[in-house]
Amino acid sequence: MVKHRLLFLIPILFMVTLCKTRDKDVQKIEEINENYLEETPEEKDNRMNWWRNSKFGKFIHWGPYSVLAGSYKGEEIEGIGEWIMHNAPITVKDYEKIAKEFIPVEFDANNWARLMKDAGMKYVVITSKHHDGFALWDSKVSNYNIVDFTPFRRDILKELSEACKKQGIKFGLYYSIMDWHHPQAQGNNYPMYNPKKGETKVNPDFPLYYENYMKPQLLELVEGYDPDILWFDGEWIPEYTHEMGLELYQEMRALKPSIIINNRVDKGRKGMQGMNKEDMDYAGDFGTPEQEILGTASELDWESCMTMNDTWGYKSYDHNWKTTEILVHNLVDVVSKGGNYLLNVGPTGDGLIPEPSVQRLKEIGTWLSVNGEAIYGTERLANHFKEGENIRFTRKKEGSTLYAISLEKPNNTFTIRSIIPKLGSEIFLLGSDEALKWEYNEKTSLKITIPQAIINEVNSSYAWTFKIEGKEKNDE
Ligand code: FHN
Repeated sequence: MVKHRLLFLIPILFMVTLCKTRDKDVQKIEEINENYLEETPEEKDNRMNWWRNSKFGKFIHWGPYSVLAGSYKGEEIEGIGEWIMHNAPITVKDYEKIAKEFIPVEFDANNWARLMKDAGMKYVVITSKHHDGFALWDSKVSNYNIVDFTPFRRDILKELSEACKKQGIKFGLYYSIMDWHHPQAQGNNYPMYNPKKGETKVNPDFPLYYENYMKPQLLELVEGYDPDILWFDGEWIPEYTHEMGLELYQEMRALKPSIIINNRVDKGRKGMQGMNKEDMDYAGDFGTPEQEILGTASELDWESCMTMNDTWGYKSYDHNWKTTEILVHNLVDVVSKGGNYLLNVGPTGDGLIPEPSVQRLKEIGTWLSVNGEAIYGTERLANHFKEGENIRFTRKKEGSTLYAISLEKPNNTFTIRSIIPKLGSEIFLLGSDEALKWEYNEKTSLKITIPQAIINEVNSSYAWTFKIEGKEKNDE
């Protein structure tokens, strides 16, 4: 712990120095006397509260790779769309030519924000800069950005952040620590990304990129676009260290103390499972399972990020879309285990959201318009996140309201064993105002009777929510 405290001093001194050597228009951080790695549980609860209540957000992967749409020189390229610069025989110079063709004339930030709102998404995280190094904002640090480098000349992040504010959607920025374009990051060793088996080379200039490029870009992002979330990625490269992670976390929090930062700002992540190793303290406010959901409930903050098909960045021929039923079941499963669900959309190079994504977002929004009270602002049960394979539970944070969400259409009787209903209370199926008949005893547990007319009236799809006053059984 002592080492920890000493580490804390480095960024403070550095941050004050950094500000003093910057040009005049940068916000001066006069004094930092806060160790953000040691905030109290109450302080963290207050900061995380809106995020924990939100439960459902949109991930957006968008950049020059969207123009290629998974193909290069007429050949379909294996792998996720946003990795095409790595997976195809594309040099940095070749990719710069593609970046100049990133002219998303169909982009309509207000339309995107309305679609998120209608889908019931409470926050968005967009790739401000992915591994390809291309910036979707008017960066003063580098001209390799949408305003200076392309004829489009519009600041995508500015337009989207303003549109999200209008819709009351919190704004998050993804930023890749790994950078295949910058010569001091990986650019000049770009081919090292196809290292011979077991070979790893470390770019000795990375600390220069980290100090003189990455941090100034993050400074302009936090000051210029006021994000509520910083979603780091690409932290696995050998050049990036735990010390850098601790320092970066402190400096970003010092810039905006209320900001929420994922665990990929540091080196603690256990691969795609996403939660931190327990071997030491790592920076970051929430774990980031990727393309998977924790097997059981967690008391830690976590967010599962997933694609709707098989790619984050747009691929014209990836038609392997998950059904809306699967997407709703994923959301319910994640929330019952205490997590958030960050569902990805990969817009086209023109700036359109693929129609299958639009359709699914609208269908999820319709389901949430009826069942949202069982999702937003809820918390997991202490002992049961599920019963059998097809019932998930959530609860209101205050009072005795519990929700039993059936992942399959209920018959005319529905049995729940994990809940003790309050005597004399009413039970409803969300979507209907008619109280349902129910009986309870120790042996048969809770048995609810649902008239066919109500099942027809609710006319739900994907999942059915019973609202119950009571408490969970204490058995494990
Ligand atoms: O390499 C990236 C990938 O392109 C994508 O951005 C995902 C989304 O979380 N993260 C990394 C893979 O773990």
